[in-house]
Parts: sequence; C-alpha cells; structure tokens
Amino acid sequence: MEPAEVWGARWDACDNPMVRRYMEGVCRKQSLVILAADLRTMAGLNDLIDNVGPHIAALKTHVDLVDDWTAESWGLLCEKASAHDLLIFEDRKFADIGPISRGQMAGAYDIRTWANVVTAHGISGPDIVDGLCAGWNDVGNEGGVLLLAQMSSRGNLLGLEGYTDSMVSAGIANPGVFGFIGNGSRADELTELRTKVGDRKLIWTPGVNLAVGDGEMGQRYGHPRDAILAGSDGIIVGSGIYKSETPGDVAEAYAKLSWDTLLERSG
Ligand code: S5P
Repeated sequence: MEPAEVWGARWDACDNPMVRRYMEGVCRKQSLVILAADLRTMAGLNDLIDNVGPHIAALKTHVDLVDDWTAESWGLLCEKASAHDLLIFEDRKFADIGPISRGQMAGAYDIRTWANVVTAHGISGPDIVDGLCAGWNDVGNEGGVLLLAQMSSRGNLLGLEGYTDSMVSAGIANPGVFGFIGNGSRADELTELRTKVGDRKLIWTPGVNLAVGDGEMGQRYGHPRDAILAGSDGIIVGSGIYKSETPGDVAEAYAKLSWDTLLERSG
C-alpha cells in the first residue's frame, strides 16, 4: 500500500524531513516497531539486530549504556542498521540550553553523524530544538527531534498541570520537531495528547508490551494495539523483545500486530 493511503492526513501535514522517511519505511517493513536496544555489549547489540532487523522500522539506542563502545564498532553497527532499512534514533534525552545541546551532538559519540532522530526534554525552553538541528547542520545532516510530552514511568513530573500543553505548543510549529513521546501505558492520556498534537507531528510511545502491567523500577505498560488506536505512530519496545528467548519471533509478532492495527486505524 502507498504511504499516503496508510498514513492519511499525517502524510500530507508533516513538516520534518525524517517523518516521511519513517512513514515510507514503516510501509516497506510492515512494522511500527522501534526496538529499544538497551543492551550493554556490542556483541549483544549486533546479535539482536541480526535477529530482529527484518521486523522493525527503527533502532533506538542509548549509546552511553554500552561498556565496550568504540567509534569503529559503532560505525559498523550503524551500517548494519542501514542495511536493514532502519532509522537510527538516539534516545539521549537532551535537556540543556541550545548552544550546549548543539555541542553535545558532537563530542566523543558524535551523535550528529549517525542519528536520524533524538529525544529532548523541553525543560530548558524551546530553543533546544534549534540547538540540536544546528548540531546536525554543522556536519551537513538533517534530523528530527522528539520532545518528551509525557512519560511512561510512575510519578514522572511531565503530568503536572500545563506541562504537556506547553511542550506541544512549543514544538508544534517547529519543523525541526519530528514529534512527541507519549505515554503508551495509558491510552486515555494518549488520546488527549493526539487531540492536542493534530496531524502535523508523530507520536511515538514507550511503555508498551504484550504483557500489560507494571515493569521494573516504576515502568508501566499498556497494550500496543490500544496505543496505536489511541494515536501512537510508533511503538517503542525494549525488554518485551530483547529479554525473550526468541527475539526474532517476538519482534515479528509485535510487527504484525502493529501493522494490522495501523491498517485498521486508517481503513
Ligand atoms: O517515558 C519514557 C520515555 C522513553 S524514551 N519511558 C521509556 O521507557 N522510554 C524508553 O523506552 C526507555 O529509555 C527504554 O529505552 C524504553 C522502554 O524499554 P522497555 O524495556 O520498558 O520496553
């Protein structure tokens, strides 16, 4: 199916260059799964991508989790991700002022050279988005920022009155914003977020798992189908996949469910 048909109004309304790349990738891969590859060794990450690469649309990394990181091994991992037709999403959760965030896109990890999408908190004000985009521009790249509008973890402060609304109004008109992180564990909160966001930006959701309930250390989970029907455009799944005995099969099951639900939503 054509992306315009699958994504409907979101396809026409989007204004960040990475969004259509993602939407097209989802249609090629028939998956809305963003793998949260929260492993601590390069060997583990390589094995995981070999297993699940065909079933996911994007690879989410925490580059500073990896014990045996080297620039060379990371470059090879990124090449592997590209060979699997994956967007690369560094979940760095930047939060500083614009110029420092721009500098943090460089540094030892040089995120600006390999990440297509990054996360940021808006706690320091909306200029962080321009700082991150300047980081990409410094090396002739472009990318998209996902602003955290909600979180999945128990007791987080993004639920305080007015925070989510301020985040959405700060990000909605900025073409550097790819979309927002919403809370996949609470479909009603997500429905509200979607109403505020409209069709111009995507919403990606962590806190989803086929086994609904509470996770470790305050993580909460909802069902991916409920999240997509409530307006999620990408399901971020970590331990649900990488802790299973058969990550490839489990990723395939998440992919099928996510794609079927997207078609149900669009149809
Ligand atoms: O609110 C959030 C935002 C994010 S990006 N809650 C989250 O859990 N995340 C990330 O999603 C978190 O950093 C982790 O990499 C992933 C969830 O992993 P899981 O193992 O709970 O599926």
